Amino acid sequence: MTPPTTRRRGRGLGARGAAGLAVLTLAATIAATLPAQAAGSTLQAAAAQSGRYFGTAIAAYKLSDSTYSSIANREFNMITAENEMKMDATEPNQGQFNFSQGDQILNWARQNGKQVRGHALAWYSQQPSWMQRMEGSSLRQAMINHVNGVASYYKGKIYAWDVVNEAFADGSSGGRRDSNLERTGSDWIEVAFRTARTADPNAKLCYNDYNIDDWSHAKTQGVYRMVRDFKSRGVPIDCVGLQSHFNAQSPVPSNYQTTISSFAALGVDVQITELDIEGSGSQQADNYRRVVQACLAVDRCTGITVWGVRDSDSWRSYGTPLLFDNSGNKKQAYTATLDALNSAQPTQSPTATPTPTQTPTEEPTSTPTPTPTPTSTTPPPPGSCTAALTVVNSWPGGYQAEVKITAGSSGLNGWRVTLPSGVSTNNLWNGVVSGSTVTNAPYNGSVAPGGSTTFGFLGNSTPPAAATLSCS
Ligand code: 9MR
Repeated sequence: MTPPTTRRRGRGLGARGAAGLAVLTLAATIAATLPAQAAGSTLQAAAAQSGRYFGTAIAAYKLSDSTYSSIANREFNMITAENEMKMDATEPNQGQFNFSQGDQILNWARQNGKQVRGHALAWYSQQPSWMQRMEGSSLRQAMINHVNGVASYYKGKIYAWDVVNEAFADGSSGGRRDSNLERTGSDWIEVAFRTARTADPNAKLCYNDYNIDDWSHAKTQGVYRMVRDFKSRGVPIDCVGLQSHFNAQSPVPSNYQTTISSFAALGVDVQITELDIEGSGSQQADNYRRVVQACLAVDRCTGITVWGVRDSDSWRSYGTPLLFDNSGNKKQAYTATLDALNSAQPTQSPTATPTPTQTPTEEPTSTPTPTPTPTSTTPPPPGSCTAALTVVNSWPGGYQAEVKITAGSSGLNGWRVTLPSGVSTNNLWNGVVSGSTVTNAPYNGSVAPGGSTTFGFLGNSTPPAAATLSCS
């Protein structure tokens, strides 16, 4: 791609027309030696080249430490309050809100031209003790009041809220975590999102969790199904936060980019919200590089936040998981991160770049869009339908496939597709599977003549070749 600087130089000389050959030659030499893109010398500058932000978690009581605050100010343009906007901090007594510490962070961020991620409106943990004792409809109402109280107070000042944090269970269930909030009814999450949208229509609303980085994990799939369901029913969700706390037991997964791109394909932004990677030296640096590269490879991965400034600031400082050492020196992981950010192609549209001082004024991006009526420019195929399988993602030991069903000239009122032999799945969406037969879901059986619909599934083995399947 032609660098903008080169283009500007070229245009200026060309307009003069009468410039001498020597000048033109000099200009050509300068253009040829200019780097494709000037390298950003800080994390925020490097990330901004592709329209992304680079953030950190901040603890209010550390802002008076000048080493801490000067690194934070220099390197980061998105700030998360590490604890100060949580439920226990902001509503210590029922109905009595306290924003003093949250405001300290918000004001520091805004005075220094930074944006803020809000963390977190509703969570099973770090509830004030009065809330921990509640159950049932009074807890439901208290949760709604809390979300409304905090999101309304910060209205217009928050780039994105972690509306609900860590609501899914670890392990193989793929289901929700038990908590007093969950026991109020599993619709508590969507109620929290709807409440937040009403309170602050311009903040992006995220679901945030840990251990949802590996695409093959049941927990990741559970969150994926919830987001897909929310999008299909118009529940206001704009983003998924992958906390991305990595160590030897929970390494950067080989399918991390698949996870990011799969969430993004649902029509939400993906933000890496609490990145830290235990380790040291080149091994740690390689892992940071992989995370940054995976984010940069997906347009809707809009930014990365690390969970603290120096190793000594980390909630798990023993694992030295951050980008600066205890004295504030840049680590190898810092350089790897900076270099990876600087090698990004400018893929994001400029409007995706968060302007530090801007108060969000745009309409929410997540107004539910109606499912488009299938249209086709090619004539309907003969017979009742055709079905084409494509593999959209694969990783060692698994794959994600999509099957597109196209109706013939009579249209469809219900469809049935046979999967290729050897393909089986117990994780399928937009259809109902029984053995190797997939039939329509209640909402996508009706397809206009020449129109199409799709279903998708996960398989655990080598992906099949792209194929035309039997469809009736
Ligand atoms: O870093 C936070 C630490 O200071 C708190 O003691 C802890 C209490 O739960 O929360 C830490 O932050 C967590 C974040 O809010 C949610 N994801 C996991 C983070 C690390 O534990």
